[in-house]
Amino acid sequence: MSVHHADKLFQPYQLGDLTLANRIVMAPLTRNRATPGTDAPNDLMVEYYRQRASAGLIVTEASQISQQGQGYIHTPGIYTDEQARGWRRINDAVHEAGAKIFIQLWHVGRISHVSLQAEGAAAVAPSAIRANSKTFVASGFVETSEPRALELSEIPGIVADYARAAERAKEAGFDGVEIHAANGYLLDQFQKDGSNHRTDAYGGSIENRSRLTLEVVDAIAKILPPGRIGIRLSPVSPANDVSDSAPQAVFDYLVGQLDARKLGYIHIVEGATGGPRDIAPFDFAALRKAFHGAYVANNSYDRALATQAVATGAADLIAFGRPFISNPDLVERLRRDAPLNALDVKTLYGGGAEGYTDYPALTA
Ligand code: 8OZ
Repeated sequence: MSVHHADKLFQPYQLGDLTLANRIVMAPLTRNRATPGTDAPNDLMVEYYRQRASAGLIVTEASQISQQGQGYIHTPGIYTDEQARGWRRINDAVHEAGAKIFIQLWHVGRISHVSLQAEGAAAVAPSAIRANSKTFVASGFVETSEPRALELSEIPGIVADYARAAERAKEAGFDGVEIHAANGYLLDQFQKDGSNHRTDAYGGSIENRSRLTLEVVDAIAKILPPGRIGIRLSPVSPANDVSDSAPQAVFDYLVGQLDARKLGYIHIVEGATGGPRDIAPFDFAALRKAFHGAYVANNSYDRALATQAVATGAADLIAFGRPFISNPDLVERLRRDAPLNALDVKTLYGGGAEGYTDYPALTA
């Protein structure tokens, strides 16, 4: 791929009213370094995000909107004032370094463990079906706990938790929010028929299974302009034990509804999260075509594939995950077509600076 051909990836992109310095997005990445006890962002996290602020857009690691929405140890929250103050420091550092930043709003649903829930309560889900999946808690990796089905009367409270989190995100200085509706967490559990066996207005038809996600979008759109809202979807990913019998129909409908609401972007995990891109047949180009905002593509992109996707118009922005963990200066390395640092998987989830803020930049 010629240098000239790769140019577009490094050119500014107009995301609604936000000018991004380039078309490279730092994908949301769970790292479990929030402060124990408060789950607030801290100095180490400020340094980590500052190091990666040559991305055009940073999407933060998934951040729980409530204690009930937490599924792993030491993930940051966005539901207390102390957490919001921590995020404010990250936003100031990232903005000073020239990037824009959206926070990913997260409710894990059934991908949780009683040890993370208030008074050891059961995690909540569309239906009382345990996921065949693991999470990590104080004692290490464990099977997810048995969830209970949400009562119809509890759903407005969940939507309100998302809205309150968006309010705090706005006050903390984020440029926008990304709704995490992917990877088998609460909203994806509702969207897909393998995990949603409800018989009320939130189960059954595709319209009903999309209802919670769209209510969350509509509630947040009362707080932020729609152009400052993105959403992450993973139509065919089996991550966290979700499945659907007709994903194309589900996501064609959902993306049509998101388009009507004029969201800033859809962020699509193409294939199995962190795995094969071709796990199941799916027409991602149909989603791109149905949506008039930005299309952010993700999943195992490298320089060549990213260059091609942006050059052909298949995507507007490319989100890189794992390469951003081990390469704080990923943008510069891609620009120069320089070699990338290898990823140390032992330090992915939890710990301190090792494997977090100590990956070297090219100039170091
Ligand atoms: C890896 C480990 C824990 C959580 C996701 C938020 O897959 C995650 C996650 C990834 O979206």
